[in-house]
Amino acid sequence: MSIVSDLRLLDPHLAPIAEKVLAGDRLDRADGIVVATSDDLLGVGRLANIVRERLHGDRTYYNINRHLNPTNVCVASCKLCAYYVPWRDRERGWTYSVEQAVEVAARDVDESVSELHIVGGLHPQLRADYYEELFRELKRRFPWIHLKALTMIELDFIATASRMELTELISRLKEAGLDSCPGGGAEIFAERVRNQICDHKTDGNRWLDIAREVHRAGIRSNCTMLYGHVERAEERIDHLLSLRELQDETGGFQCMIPLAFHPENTELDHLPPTGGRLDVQTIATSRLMLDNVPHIKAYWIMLGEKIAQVALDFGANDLDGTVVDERITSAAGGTAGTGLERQRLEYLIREAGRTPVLRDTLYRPLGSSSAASPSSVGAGASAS
Ligand code: V47
Repeated sequence: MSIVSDLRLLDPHLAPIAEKVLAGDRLDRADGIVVATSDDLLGVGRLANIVRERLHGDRTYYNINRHLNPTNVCVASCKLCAYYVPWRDRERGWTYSVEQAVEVAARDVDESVSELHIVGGLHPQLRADYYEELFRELKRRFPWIHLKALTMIELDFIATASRMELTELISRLKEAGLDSCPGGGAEIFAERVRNQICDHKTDGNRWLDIAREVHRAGIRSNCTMLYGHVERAEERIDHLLSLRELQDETGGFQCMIPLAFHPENTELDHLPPTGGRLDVQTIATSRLMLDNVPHIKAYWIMLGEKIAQVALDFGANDLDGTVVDERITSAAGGTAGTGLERQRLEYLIREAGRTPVLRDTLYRPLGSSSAASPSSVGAGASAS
């Protein structure tokens, strides 16, 4: 029996793809479309798991982090978003001064928290000097903390609002304490889709150009893909191929996060939420297509704990973190809650037969695991 037949693939179109995966060869666009649309979900999952285990064995990463959203006022009015308050209604929203933002962060930051994930809206009055001061103040108060802040969309907007070249903005923010950038705002690069879900936003090519500049400045970033709305499978694959091409050039992406669309309270609330099948197949497709991005994150806040755990068998090797004070998904009907305890994350990883590794934002292991066993924390997540 050949190794491919050991994989018990039910879809004959997966066999040549399996040959490539086993040989470590790159998949092309047509392969990607087969993987994204195959009825043989378990076959696709087994292929993605081969790549996951080749790269990481059983190791499954998580971190201890807190989100901080300095404002929810945003001039972009994206149909996909339930988080923003438009500029004309800004009185209904929040915009923290630097002092207030630091106080909000301080509520939940102690020395166990290694990362602040900072994103907000496109607020015309929050310019480069605001973020420089914010980062400096956060580093002064919490010198150990990694600042993963500002999407490519925010960087683009802040540079324009501050009448500053992008390269200058990036270097000033880096000097002020910016350590890396989150992957948000990529959505789906196809113009057809962007016109329907986020028509006033920075376009796909510009998102990629900004990520290139960020990487050139020596700053790592993540990348994302928002799926499960009006996009087609081919548009998902083209999105992944654009990310792969940039990664070949810069090597600056450390993690890919497929984001499951949550329609509630958005202008797209006529669309159904994603099903678990699309969720895990998109994780697997991302793992298989992005052969040059080291980590695939199953973001439990968007997937829910249970699908995120199952995704660990479909190519994911990271669950994100404890995520205290998440507001974007919860505004759009996310029910996973916010704030998982470290023991619960470790339980989910161990119950999946994997080995938990507490990491920092750059995937360096931190200390030892909390030694939670499935029997000690089996029931119920508790918010922290
Ligand atoms: O940029 C907005 C998306 C992103 C909705 O880099 C929505 O480590 C689903 O990027 N339904 C923010 N998604 C989240 C994000 C992220 C999360 C965790 C880790 C990292 C990382 C990045 O969420 C936005 C947008 O693409 N989003 N609205 C919605 N209704």
